[in-house]
Amino acid sequence: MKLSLATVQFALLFAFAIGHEHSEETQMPLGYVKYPYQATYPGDDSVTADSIFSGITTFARLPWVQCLGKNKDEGFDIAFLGAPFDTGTSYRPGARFGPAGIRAGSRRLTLYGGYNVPLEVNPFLSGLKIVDCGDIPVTPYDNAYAIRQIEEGHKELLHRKPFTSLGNDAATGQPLLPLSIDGKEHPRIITLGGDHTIVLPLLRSINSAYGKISVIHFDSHLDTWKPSVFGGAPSHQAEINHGTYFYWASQEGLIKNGSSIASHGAIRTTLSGPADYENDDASGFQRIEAREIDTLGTDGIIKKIRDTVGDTPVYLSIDIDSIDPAFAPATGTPETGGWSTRELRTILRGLDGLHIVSADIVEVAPAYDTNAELTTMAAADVLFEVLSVMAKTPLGKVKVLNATDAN
Ligand SMILES: [Mn+2]
Repeated sequence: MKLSLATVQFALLFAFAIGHEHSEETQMPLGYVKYPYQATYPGDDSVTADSIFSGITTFARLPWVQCLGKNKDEGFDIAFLGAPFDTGTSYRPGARFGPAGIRAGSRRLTLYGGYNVPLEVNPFLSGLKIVDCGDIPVTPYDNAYAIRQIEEGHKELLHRKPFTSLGNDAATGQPLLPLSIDGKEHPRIITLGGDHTIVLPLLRSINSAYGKISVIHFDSHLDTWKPSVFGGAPSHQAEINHGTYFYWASQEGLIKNGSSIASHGAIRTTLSGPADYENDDASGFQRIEAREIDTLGTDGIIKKIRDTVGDTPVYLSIDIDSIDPAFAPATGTPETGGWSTRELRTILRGLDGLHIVSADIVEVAPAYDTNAELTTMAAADVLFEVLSVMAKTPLGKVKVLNATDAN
C-alpha cells in the first residue's frame, strides 16, 4: 500500500477530532508571534508574552504556519521545516531533538533586527515571506515509513506556489524565469535535521522540481560510503543510513554526476581505506579537506567550491560536524580538527550570488551540548548566513539569447 502523507494526516486529524471536538475554537491563535520584535501588553493584540526569551519558540521568532496541517494552502517564499529523525545514526543518537534545539538557539537572531552586515541585507525585511512550518511528522519506529514521510512532507511544501513571484531582474529589468525543470516557481525550504539520512528523501523531493542537482556538502565525513563498508548492511533497510545516503542519491541519479559538480567541504574522517575516496569520486564529488583551510584560507575554499558548482542551481547540506567540536560539540559523530564557526560562516557568505534552491542543517543533537547552547546557537547562526544568501538572490535567470551571453 502506498503510504501518503495525506493519509497519515487524515488519520491523525480524525483521531484528534474524536477526542477534541472543539479544538479549532479553543486553540490559541497561531499568528501571534510578531516580527520585528514588538513588546505588547496583555490585551494589546496579543495572547501571551512575545519577547526574545519568552513565548513559544519558532526559528528566529518567525510566524508559525501549520503548512502541513490547517494552513496547507498558505503560500510562503522561504520556510524552516523540522525533520526530527535520528534512527539512521551510527554513533550518538539524539538529532530528533535537533529542530527544537536549533529553534531555541535561534531565539536571539532578531533581537537587534536581523541585519547582516557583511552581506548587507536584512533577510527578514527583504520583502519575502519567511515562516516556520513546524515539523514533518516522523515516526521513530519504522525508517522506511519515516523516509517516505520526510519526502512527501518536503515535496508538499516545495510544490506550493511561492508567496512572491519572481518578477524582473534587478540589473536588466528583464523577466526572471524559473530554474526548475517543470517550469514553475518553487519556494525554498531550510530543513532542520534530523540525522543526515534525511537528505536522501529531501533530494528525492528536490529532484521532482529541479531534476539532477548540484550539491554543496559541508561535513567531516564523506557520506558516500558503500553500505557494505558503512554498517555492514545486515538488511536492505540498514543499508540506508547517515553514512550512505549520498551513495544512494548518486545511484538514484539525484545528483549531477561525473561532471565535477558536487562538492564536499571540511572532510577529515578516517577511512576504511583509500578505496573510499575512489568510491566518493564515482559518486561525483570533489573533496575539500578540512586542513586545506590552513593553506588556502577561506577565500581559497570558496573559490574551489564556486569553481566546482559554477552557476548551476545548487542544494546545500550542512552537517554541524563540519565545525570543530570545540565550537559545536553536540553532534552524532564528532571529529576534531574542524573549522571554526567563524570560518564556516565566512565560507557560507562566500556563496553569495549562487542559486541555492533549498538547504538543510543536520546532526545537531542537543543532549550533548553545553549549558551555553554552543551548538544550537552555531547552527542557528549558520542558517542566518544561508537565509541571507537566499534572500539576496531570487531563484530565476533572465533568458539567455545566445551562448556568448551565458556566464
Ligand atoms: Mn558528518
